[in-house]
Amino acid sequence: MKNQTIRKTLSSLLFSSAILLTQPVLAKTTVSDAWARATVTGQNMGGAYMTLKSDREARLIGASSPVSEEVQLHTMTMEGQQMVMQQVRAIELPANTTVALTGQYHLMFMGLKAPLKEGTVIPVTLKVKLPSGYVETILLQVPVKALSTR
Ligand SMILES: [Cu+2]
Repeated sequence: MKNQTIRKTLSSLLFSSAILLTQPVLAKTTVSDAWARATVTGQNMGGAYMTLKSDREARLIGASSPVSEEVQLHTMTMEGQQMVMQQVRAIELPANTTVALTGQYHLMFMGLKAPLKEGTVIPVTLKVKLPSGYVETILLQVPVKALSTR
């Protein structure tokens, strides 16, 4: 009888700590169709593309990867006849809304340490900030696809 009570207490303790541990993870941003474009020797910039969806209002505030010195969040705009890329500080992720980082918005590897080779997979870390201040870190394994892929 005594033994049983202890076991019950233990299991409820474990249960509540498990909930505490997993709570931040409940803020969930899903990443799909991530890929990076292969680069040629001498090219020091490269693009990565993906689709993001957060289950609550959030903002993508940064990205990093060991393949380059920096990973910037970019937006593309037309200035006259010219396509101009600009760095943005954050990309808004409205709740339950699919946000495409597939063109106008994209990730840009700046200062590539080596060419991105088709068929390889590169790690990319995303940082997503919630209004509460909590920063979700998402580690992606991003496949590198041919230069001609659209
Ligand atoms: Cu860019």
